[in-house]
Amino acid sequence: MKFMVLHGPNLNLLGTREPGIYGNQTLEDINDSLRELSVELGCELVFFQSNSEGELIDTIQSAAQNCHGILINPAAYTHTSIAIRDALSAVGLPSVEVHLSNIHHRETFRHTSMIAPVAIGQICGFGSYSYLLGLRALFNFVKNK
Ligand code: CA2
Repeated sequence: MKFMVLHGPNLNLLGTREPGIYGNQTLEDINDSLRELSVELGCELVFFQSNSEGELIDTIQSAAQNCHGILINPAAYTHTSIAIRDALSAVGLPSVEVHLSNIHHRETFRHTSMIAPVAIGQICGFGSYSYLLGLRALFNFVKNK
């Protein structure tokens, strides 16, 4: 089983700014802990981060060729991107939306997700552990499909 892990805009800055909201871990630390979990689960991961909506969409489309699911933190595009939602819907792969922060505890504009209606589910508020919970949930969903 192979999963695409997608990180949206500004997540490349993790660990360098705003540790109070997003923690001290870098994106590479998060990817490393996902790699570790993938060994335990026995699945393969492909990682991609972009600050560009178009690149994220191209990568979602390419996942249809060789992946069984998508783990995605769309970052700020969560709240705005009908295009990313349409891409996820079009490829038809199961996806799990994850967030470091609890978006429902924050500004009202973060309470709405364009992505959640086309994802299996959303996990937020557990810091980097949201990604690990998300991968477990995605793996379990695909395994039992
Ligand atoms: O909590 C999350 O994971 C978010 O997806 C993070 C996004 C935010 O727009 C979403 O509402 C919730 C922001 C990512 C920005 O990451 C930064 C990391 C370090 C420093 C500054 C920004």
